[in-house]
Amino acid sequence: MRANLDDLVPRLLERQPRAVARAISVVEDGGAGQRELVRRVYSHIGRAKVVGITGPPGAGKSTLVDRLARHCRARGETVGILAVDPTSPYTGGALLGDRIRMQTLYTDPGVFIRSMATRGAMGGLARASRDAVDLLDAAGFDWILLETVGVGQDEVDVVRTVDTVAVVTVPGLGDDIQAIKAGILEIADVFVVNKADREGVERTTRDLEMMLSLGEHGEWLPPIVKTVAARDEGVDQVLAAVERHREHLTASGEMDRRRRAHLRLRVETILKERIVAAADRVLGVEREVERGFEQRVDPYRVADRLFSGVLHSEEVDQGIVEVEGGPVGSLEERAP
Ligand SMILES: Nc1nc2c(ncn2[C@@H]2O[C@H](COP(=O)(O)OP(=O)(O)OP(=O)(O)O)[C@@H](O)[C@H]2O)c(=O)[nH]1
Ligand SMILES: [Mg+2]
Repeated sequence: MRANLDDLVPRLLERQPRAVARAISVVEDGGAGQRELVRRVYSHIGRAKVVGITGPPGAGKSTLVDRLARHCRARGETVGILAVDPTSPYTGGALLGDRIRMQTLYTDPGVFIRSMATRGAMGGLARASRDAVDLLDAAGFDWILLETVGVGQDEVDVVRTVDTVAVVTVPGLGDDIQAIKAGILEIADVFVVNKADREGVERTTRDLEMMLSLGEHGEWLPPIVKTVAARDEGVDQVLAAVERHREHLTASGEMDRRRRAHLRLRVETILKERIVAAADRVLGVEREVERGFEQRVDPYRVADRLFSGVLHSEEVDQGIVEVEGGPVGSLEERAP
């Protein structure tokens, strides 16, 4: 694995398309390869402008991403696109339509497009796609556009770790706005009302304005941009709004706060997964839950037992770093 990465990493940093694709597969596969790869590229990240595009199914996210990418390319900037689809069990399967639509972008070496779908655990997808953002960043793409369908907690977690979140909605989704309000709307930095060629744009815009006036926001009031992505109308305004937001982040010091919070979120996710995995190895989560159920033990005590099992396990005492599939070495050995 290490030998493979010795070869892969330099080619990834040169933005060779096949290396970029291969690297993303490595993080999708998880395990020791995933962490080792992220560890190796981490000193090269932080330059890319990372934008999350989220919203209900069919809102026009892919169409908007496609147009945004073309605008960036017209300015000579490179673009990495990740489409995260939690509903599709096959990478790329459900996004075939997107691929066809984006065909002309595919032949452009300044653009990399990849879709990521669920392989195993849902939480794994959020983590893998965030890692893939790091890879594209290290590869030197100027922009990274991350498309997710805003439906579940996992997708919210994915977009939570980008610089700017654009929430795409469409006219006539009154109830939908209510529905997505809970998770996604609070993290919106820019609102896009797409399909502005349809009836009800003004109403949707007013609803959003109303919601914004009621809700809490700091110095940044999320702008609302109307677009007809399919006809490339308003897309330059979206790009301008994203850039204004970025300037705000930098000028206010919010960028650093955000990136710290992102790191914290990622660390916590990894930590939780690792504790659960360790508890599973030491005592077996399923077994303890079963026992707790049979003996009517409360959840706190079941968790206590599992947690103390982890704390007292030899692996922890010896500082062995655990990964899915077994230990790969001690902390000392892995220090740079
Ligand atoms: N009328 C109209 N149709 C649009 C507009 N933008 C996109 N569409 C169409 O809406 C449909 C869905 O567009 P997509 O870009 O695939 O939407 P999406 O949000 O990526 O969809 P999922 O990824 O499946 O959630 C396509 O048929 C687009 O051509 C628009 O501004 N106006
Ligand atoms: Mg799409």
